[in-house]
Amino acid sequence: MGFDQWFQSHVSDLHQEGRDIARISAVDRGSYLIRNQTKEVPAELSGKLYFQAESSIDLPCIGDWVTVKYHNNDAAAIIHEVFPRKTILRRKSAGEKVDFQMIAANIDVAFIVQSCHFDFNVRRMDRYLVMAADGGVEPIVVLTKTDLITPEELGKKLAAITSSTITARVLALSNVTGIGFDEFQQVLVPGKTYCLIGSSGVGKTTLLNRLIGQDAFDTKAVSGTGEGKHTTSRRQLIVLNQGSMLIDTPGMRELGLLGVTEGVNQGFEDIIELSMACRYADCSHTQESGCAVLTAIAQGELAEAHYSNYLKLRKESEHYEMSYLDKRKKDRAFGRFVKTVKKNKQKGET
Ligand SMILES: Nc1nc2c(ncn2[C@@H]2O[C@H](COP(=O)(O)OP(=O)(O)OP(=O)(O)O)[C@@H](O)[C@H]2O)c(=O)[nH]1
Ligand SMILES: [Mg+2]
Ligand SMILES: [Zn+2]
Repeated sequence: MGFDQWFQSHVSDLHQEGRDIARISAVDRGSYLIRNQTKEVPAELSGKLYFQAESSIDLPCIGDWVTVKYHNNDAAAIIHEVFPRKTILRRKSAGEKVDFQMIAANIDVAFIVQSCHFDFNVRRMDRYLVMAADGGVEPIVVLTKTDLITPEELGKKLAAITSSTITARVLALSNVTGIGFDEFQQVLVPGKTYCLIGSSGVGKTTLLNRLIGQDAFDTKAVSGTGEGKHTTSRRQLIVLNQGSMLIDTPGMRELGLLGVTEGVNQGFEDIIELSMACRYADCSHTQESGCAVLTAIAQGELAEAHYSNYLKLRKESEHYEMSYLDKRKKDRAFGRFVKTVKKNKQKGET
């Protein structure tokens, strides 16, 4: 199941007496399933493991190797320790605090799944790639639903990826027609662990079902706008017949990888440099007098398209960064604003 030399070399670091080694194969909030070569059983955390965890990162996640003690005639187990992780997929949790949330551990290859249809977005793809690179995981981009677009449109999308900074391998397929599926299947190597990540509704579970040859896991049609509805609710590791392992994950609504300061600035170093000369330190570069960025555009030193990309990305990122409370506050403030405008308008009319 992928317990290779690397993990073997860490066995001696752990308290092994009377304990077995198993892999976390499903996580649903506080409940776990673990499996070894022969069986899959429910498991709970030992009190020590639970209380010594300083954050959620210290707790077992899908793909982790753990030491366990079986009970109830080997029908259940207690998880005692988590092996060091060879690779990780983690993301920044929503909210102001810089906190991370584990997605999966000990993954060899992450399939970054996007639908060719509504979901396609090179910048978002890039964020997933950064996440994979951060955790030492090899990424492969998978474009699904090619049946919903023309070959020309697909060609354009592939070209958009190649002409970006993305160098990862890209596969395109349709779960409906089956085109491209063989090529996808050939990527899977026995003994290796793969993880499907991407927005909700892009066809991750459908792809998994296709691999195991039956509709074992729930999938759900997406709404007309292409917005996914979160069908998969837990992370699980499936051992395929040919010996490789695949982890399906619930769709990610957002990927909080972009800090307003770090991520956005990437690729916009020119604008950041210009902004040093703005009159106000908190210049938004949209309307302020003495804004060096606006001046550069007016003088033709900065391309307008590049600038508007910057604004777009910044807006998106600010949206992600905003805490729930901020969003509520902003909504309320906007509501009041609309009311005042309406009132004033009525006054003016009478
Ligand atoms: N036309 C078309 N539809 C597809 C394709 N792949 C999946 N679908 C459909 O897309 C919908 C969503 O698929 P799922 O597999 O549930 O998507 P998911 O990525 O697992 O979504 P979450 O579990 O919410 O993260 C289903 O109705 C699928 O039948 C494809 O290649 N072409
Ligand atoms: Mg799913
Ligand atoms: Zn400015």
